[in-house]
Amino acid sequence: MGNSKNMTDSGSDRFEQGFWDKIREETRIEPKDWMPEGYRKTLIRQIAQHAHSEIVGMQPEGNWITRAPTLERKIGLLAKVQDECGHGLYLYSAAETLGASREELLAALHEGRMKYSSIFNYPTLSWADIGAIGWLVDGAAIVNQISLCRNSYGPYARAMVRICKEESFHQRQGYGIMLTLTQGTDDQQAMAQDALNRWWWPTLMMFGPHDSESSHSEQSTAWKIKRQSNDELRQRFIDITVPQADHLGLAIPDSDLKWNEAEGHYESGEIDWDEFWAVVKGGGPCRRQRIKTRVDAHEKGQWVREAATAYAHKRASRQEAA
Ligand code: FAQ
Repeated sequence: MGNSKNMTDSGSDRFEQGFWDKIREETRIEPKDWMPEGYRKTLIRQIAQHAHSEIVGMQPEGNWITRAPTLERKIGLLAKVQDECGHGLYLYSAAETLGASREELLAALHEGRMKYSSIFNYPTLSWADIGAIGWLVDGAAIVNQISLCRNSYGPYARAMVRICKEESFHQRQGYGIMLTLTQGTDDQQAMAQDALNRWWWPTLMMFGPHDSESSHSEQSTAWKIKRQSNDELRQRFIDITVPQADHLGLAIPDSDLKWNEAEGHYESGEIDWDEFWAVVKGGGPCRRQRIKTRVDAHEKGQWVREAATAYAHKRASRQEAA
């Protein structure tokens, strides 16, 4: 933080001690509080990656708004995609409280200097994919974000509470689509199974690398940015989701999946980590298209941002004059 610059060593130690006291006592760190530079940078990285995921995540579903099978499904999907845009806004605002401007974060996304979730580099090939995204991708997002509601940075934790409430509607909407398809014709059931086959493994990858391979986990856990590990959350998601697949009459595409009575958990097969790292590093099937669509939308929206800024200035000067 800027306020640490002119401090003597002992002053700096005192601030650092105060920071760790708050972490220990579970008192939230707020924007005006002193914080270590690494804590601030880690939060900006994680929050921005999350914000970018929300706005890039609008694309795979946005593709299906005009093709949704009924008016009711169109309305539901439109509302979901709008919510994702809203989640991006809450998160960019949370990152702004750490001194990162929205413009610089978006430029980093557009220039490939910042990541977004690997999951959004996969294509949506059928209507069932929209069900699978709501059920699995939002389901995974909720498991991760419920944990983040207890993270140590106030603005991020509060944004997570609101986002989780909205994500639970999304998850139910997705599950509802899957339920309708699995109760339908043979073709509809096959479409639902095909979507599960394609989205299961990429969804498990959303939780990040194994704990042993996770470069940021140890420090982020000490700072209480992370409250549960990548593997713990992935396991939780599997345990919640397998019975939901059973209820739908769908088969999880993992021949190693089995219930371990003694552990009280499902055992599962190994993720294809080569695929994960290839997608994280920019090799996903839709990456180029996602970034191009995002940059085009940003450029086309320039006049809207300029008009909104001009209007805000005009209103502010009218208020000053009054
Ligand atoms: N994709 O050391 P770790 C949604 C990177 S929800 C891409 O374990 P960390 C809602 C990681 O950044 C999806 N990159 O990292 C929605 C790091 O790279 P770096 C978004 C990944 O941060 C639903 C490196 O690997 N949710 O969008 C991925 O401690 C439906 C080493 O990994 C969030 O972002 C990945 N899957 O733990 C929207 C949640 N995994 O920076 C539309 C907040 C890892 O060193 C439709 N984020 N990497 O170059 C987090 O909880 C954490 O950042 C993790 C990763 C758990 C994702």
